[in-house]
Amino acid sequence: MRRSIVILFAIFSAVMLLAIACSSDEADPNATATTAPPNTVPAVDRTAEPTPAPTSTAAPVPTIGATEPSSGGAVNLAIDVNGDALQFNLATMSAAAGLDVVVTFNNSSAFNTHNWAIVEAGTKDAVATDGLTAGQGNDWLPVDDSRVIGATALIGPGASGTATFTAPSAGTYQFVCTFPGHNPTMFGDFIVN
Ligand SMILES: [Cu+2]
Repeated sequence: MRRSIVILFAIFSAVMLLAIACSSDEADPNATATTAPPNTVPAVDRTAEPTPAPTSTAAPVPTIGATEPSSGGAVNLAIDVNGDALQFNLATMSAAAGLDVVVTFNNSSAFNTHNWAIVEAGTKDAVATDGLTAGQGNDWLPVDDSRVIGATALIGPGASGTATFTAPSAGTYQFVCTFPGHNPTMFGDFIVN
C-alpha cells in the first residue's frame, strides 16, 4: 500500500512537471505581442506625391502678323483683351514696313474700358503719363504727339474699334493701352519687318 502511494505520488509529480513544462512551452500571447514589431504607421513618401501645377496668371503670348496685305491693300490685324485682366491677348504683333495696317481691337472685357496705341519703342509709359494730362476727352492720349503712330479711341466693354496707320520703318515698336493705370501690364511689342 505504501509502495503504491509512493508510485502515485511519483506519477502525480511527473504529471505536474510535465504540465509546468508544457505550459512554459506554450506560445504566450503576451510574449508574441511584445516580440511583434511596433505598430508603426507606414511612412508616407511625400516626394512621390505630385506637385500641384503652379497657378499662373500669365497671359498667353501668341503672335499675329502679316507681311502681305489682306485685302484692299491693307493688313488687317485683330487683338482682344485677356478677359477682365489688364492685359492684351497678344504679346507681339507685326507687319511689314510701309503697309497700311488696320488693327481691330475687340474689347471683350465685361467691365473695363481700353484703347490701343502703337508708339515708339520705350515710350509707352511716358505716352500714357502724358495721356493723363490730355484727359479722357482725348482718349487718354497726347494730341498730335509724334511718338504715337496710330491709336484707337476709347473702347468700352464689349465694344470694338479700329486704328489705321502706315507701318513705319523696320524696327520694334510698342503697343499699349493708355487708360489710366493700365500701361504697366497692358502692352506688347509691335515688330515692323
Ligand atoms: Cu486698358
